[in-house]
Amino acid sequence: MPHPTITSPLIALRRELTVAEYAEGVLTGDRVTLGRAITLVESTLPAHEAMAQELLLQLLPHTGKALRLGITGIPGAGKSTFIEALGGRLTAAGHKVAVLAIDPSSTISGGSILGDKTRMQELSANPNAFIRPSPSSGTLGGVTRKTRETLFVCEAFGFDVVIIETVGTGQSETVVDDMVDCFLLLMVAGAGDELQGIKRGVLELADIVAVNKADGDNVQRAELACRQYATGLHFMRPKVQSWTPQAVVCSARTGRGLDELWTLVEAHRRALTHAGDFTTHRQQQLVRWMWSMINERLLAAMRAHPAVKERILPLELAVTEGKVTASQAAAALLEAFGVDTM
Ligand SMILES: Nc1nc2c(ncn2[C@@H]2O[C@H](COP(=O)(O)OP(=O)(O)OP(=O)(O)O)[C@@H](O)[C@H]2O)c(=O)[nH]1
Ligand SMILES: [Mg+2]
Repeated sequence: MPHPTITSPLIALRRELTVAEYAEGVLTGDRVTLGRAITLVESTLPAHEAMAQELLLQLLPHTGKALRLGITGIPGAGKSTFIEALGGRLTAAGHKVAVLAIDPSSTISGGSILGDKTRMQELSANPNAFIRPSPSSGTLGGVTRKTRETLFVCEAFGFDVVIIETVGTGQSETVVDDMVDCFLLLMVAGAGDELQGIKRGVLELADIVAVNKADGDNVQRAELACRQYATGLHFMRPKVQSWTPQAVVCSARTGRGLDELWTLVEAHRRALTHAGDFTTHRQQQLVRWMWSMINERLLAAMRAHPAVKERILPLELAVTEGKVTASQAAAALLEAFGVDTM
């Protein structure tokens, strides 16, 4: 029900919106409502979560149209500078770009180091761009769930490119890969792979490797590193049959290679679409997402169950002391939860 006695815009702004009002605001491109809808989606209050699910259901028919690009790289690789430069080019070419961040450290520190608008000053002031820092609380699973739902809100709003940024520390790359169409690994030359904290597993996720900072006296090193990555990628098992991962050089500072890189992102989409892999990939992501939520919630429900709760500590102790086997303890806890393990 609309509020009957609104007199000032300030009160109007603060009043709780209905789900229909959220949906209408998002679908008609109202940025204030977009921000509020994302805040609703990020909320952990049960009443908000229920509203958010209703909102997402209404938005669902309007989602799916954006190109979803994941970007990772070690701190200092140039992610923010790169997104600022690429985002500027994309908006100039008529795209609407949303940038979302997943910061695994925010789940511990409560702070948000990514999505900082300082290195993305122009983009954050750009009317065709939108930058949203990482949700600053919750488990990594919770944070990534919120980011995925925020992605849908952004698509319904009309962003046709959604970039999801995460810092390359080995914790969140897989979850980002699992919500994007194309995964870009931003590297810098001159550091060994170990120094870059990039594990082989992360390289395996990459659809495109871009060696950044190919400018000034760093050009040759960047090109050499690029050739090495190209060779490395060549020997890896591809993620999909329809695409062979590529390595390129670029400079977020000078803009070198950025247009070529975007051409490659589009070529990736075309190749996957042509082979029928694009839609299959998204469908598989949704099913995996469903199961990961079941895992998360089932486990939380189990841990909170009174009969389980009182047995957790004693059974953990018994396992560490070797009085029962891990299997027996697991069976006992599952049975306390009502799961027949026989
Ligand atoms: N020469 C050169 N410097 C760059 C380039 N891109 C970024 N830098 C510089 O590298 C430093 C780190 O850049 P950021 O964009 O903050 O890197 P980041 O990956 O976002 O770092 P975190 O947010 O800490 O994870 C800054 O001093 C940038 O000016 C580039 O293409 N060439
Ligand atoms: Mg940054």
